[in-house]
Amino acid sequence: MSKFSIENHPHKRLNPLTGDWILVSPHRAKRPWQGQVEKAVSDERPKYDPACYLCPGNERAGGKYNPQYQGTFVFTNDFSALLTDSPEGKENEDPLFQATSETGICKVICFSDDHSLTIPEMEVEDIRKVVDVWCEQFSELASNPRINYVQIFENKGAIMGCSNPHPHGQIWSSSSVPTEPEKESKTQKEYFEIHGTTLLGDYLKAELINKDRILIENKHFVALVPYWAVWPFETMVISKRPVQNIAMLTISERDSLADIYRKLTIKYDNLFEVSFAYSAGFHQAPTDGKDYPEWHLHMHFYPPLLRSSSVKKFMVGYEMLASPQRDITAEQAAQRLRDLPDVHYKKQTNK
Ligand code: H2U
Ligand code: ZN
Repeated sequence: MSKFSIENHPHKRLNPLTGDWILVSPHRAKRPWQGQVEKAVSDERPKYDPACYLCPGNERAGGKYNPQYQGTFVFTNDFSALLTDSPEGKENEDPLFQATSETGICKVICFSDDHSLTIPEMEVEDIRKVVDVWCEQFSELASNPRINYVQIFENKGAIMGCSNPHPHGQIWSSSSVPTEPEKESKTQKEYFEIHGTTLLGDYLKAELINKDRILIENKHFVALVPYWAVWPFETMVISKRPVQNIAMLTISERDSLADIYRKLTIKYDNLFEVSFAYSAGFHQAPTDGKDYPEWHLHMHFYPPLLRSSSVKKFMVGYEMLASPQRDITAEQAAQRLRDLPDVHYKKQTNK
C-alpha cells in the first residue's frame, strides 16, 4: 500500500478553533469536470430602485423612511431578533429543559446609497468608510453594559437567503456570547494558556511560510483558505497583529482591511463570473469589559457555490448526520482562487 498523503487519500482534518473534524476526500475531486461553466444571467441593477427598502428616501416596514443618505447608513432592524427591553428570566429547574432570556440590539448597515453596487465593485475608499462604521458601531454597542458580544456580518446573495441585493450588512449584538464565538473563545484561551501566543497568530505564521493556502497578503492582513475549510471556497481573513476586536485596529490596519475585503471579494466574483454569494463576518472578543489577550480578530467567509454560478454544495446526508465533508482540498481551492485575475470581471477591458 502507498504512503498516506493528504493530496491523495481520504482523511480528517481538525478545526482547532472549534474542535470539529472534517472529512476530506481528495480522490473524488480528481474526476474530470466536463460540464460547461454556464454564464449567469446578468445581474445589472439600477443605482436607485423605488421598491428597495434600503435605498435613500424609501419607505421601510412600519412606515419609517430612510433619509436621503450618501455613502453608509445605519438603522435599527425593524424586525430585530433581539430586543433591548424584554424581561430577564430563566427556566433551569429541569436539566433537560433549560432556557434563559436574551436581550440585544440588531442593526442594518447600508454599505452604499448606490443600489447597483456590491463590495467588490465599490471603490476601496468607500469600503474604508464601511470599516469605520463597523468600528464605531462596535464601540458603541460594546460600551453598553447589557451587550456582551457583537456579531458583525454580511449575508450576500439570494442563495444565502439575503432578502435584498442592495449592498448591506447586519450587526446583531447580544447579552450572551453566541455558540460559535463561544467555542472559539474556549479553544483560543486554552491555546494561549499553554503557548503564551494566540492560536491564530501561530497558525498565520506557519501558513505564511508554507504559502499553499495563502490567497492575498497586504500590510496588515492575510486572506487564506483555512486548512480545515468545510465550504468549497471557504476563506478567512486574519489580522497579522493579534488584536481583540475591530475597534483596536489602527488607521493603517483599517486601510488594509478595506483593501483585502475588496481584493478577496473580487476573486470570489471572478471565480464563476457572478456576484458571488456568501455569509461572512467577524469573530472577536466578548464585550463584557474583561481582557481577552487570547482573542485574535478574524473574518470567516462561507460561500455555498461549488462548481458554477448555480451549482451549490449541499450540506446534507452524511454532513447533517455525521460530519462535514469536502472533495476539492483546501489547497486546490486556494490555487484556483489565487490564479484568478485581481480585476473584477465587469471591469476587465478585454471582455
Ligand atoms: P438580509 O441581509 O438577510 O437580507 O436581511 C435584511 C434585514 O433587513 C433583515 O434582517 C431587515 C430584515 O429584518 N429589514 C428591516 O429592518 N426593515 C425593512 O423594512 C425590511 C427588512
Ligand atoms: Zn436599494
